[in-house]
Amino acid sequence: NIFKQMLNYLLATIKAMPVDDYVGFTFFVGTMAMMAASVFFFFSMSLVEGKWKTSLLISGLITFIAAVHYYYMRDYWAELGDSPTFFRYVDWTLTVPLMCVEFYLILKAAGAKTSLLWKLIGASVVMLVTGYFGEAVYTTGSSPALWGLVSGLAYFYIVYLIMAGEAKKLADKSSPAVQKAHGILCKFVLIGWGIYPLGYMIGTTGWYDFVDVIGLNMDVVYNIGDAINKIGFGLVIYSLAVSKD
Ligand SMILES: *C/C=C(C)/C=C/C=C(C)/C=C/C1=C(C)CCCC1(C)C
Repeated sequence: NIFKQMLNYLLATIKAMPVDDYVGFTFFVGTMAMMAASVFFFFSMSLVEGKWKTSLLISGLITFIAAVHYYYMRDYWAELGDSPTFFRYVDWTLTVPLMCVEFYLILKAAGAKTSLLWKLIGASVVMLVTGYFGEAVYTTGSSPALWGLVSGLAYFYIVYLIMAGEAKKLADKSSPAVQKAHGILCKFVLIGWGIYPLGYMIGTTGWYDFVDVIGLNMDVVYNIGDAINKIGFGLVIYSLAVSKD
């Protein structure tokens, strides 16, 4: 299908780039893209109705926090030629909860409670802390696979909450525009966030090492995931905010 074709094209383009360090290049492009997206989201705040301003502010904060981390990660990679795992996880621990806030904000009009927000944030923190353990702390034997599994369970709990549980029920009671935005955000979480476990499988050792045959660097996979998800999420919020709803 079209997405597969686009992804293949993107990967081929990255690999064929006339730079000797294509990983470093994706950190550089990532920094620029996140910066540009932040400017766009911050400026858009003045164009939308009051009730959407906070959502756009959060969109801008997500890409802005990422831009700052990318700036440092680009440096780290350039200096040491090593994965900036710590910066990466600090970035995610700040931005993923903010993405949960986006769900909460668009469902607030339908009666979303802060308890739902805390469930989403709690699950994302479990997902990220256990992922960090497997990637940076307990890195030998079957530990990465085990921590990755726990992380995956927390991830599927998030998917459950938004696609079938509490958040989905609230979305069903929402306006058509919010329903549509919620549906697209769900797809980002299901498909877009699904890119990260692939990076994890490439970067750690375990029974899943066959994933390595793609021949991609773990950081490139994470960088592609971040660009799609952080900027994509913001654009969904933006189009909801400018829709007549
Ligand atoms: C902007 C950053 C985002 C949206 C990061 C999302 C990260 C994940 C969904 C990570 C998930 C992981 C698993 C589901 C299992 C393996 C370990 C992780 C942390 C890579």
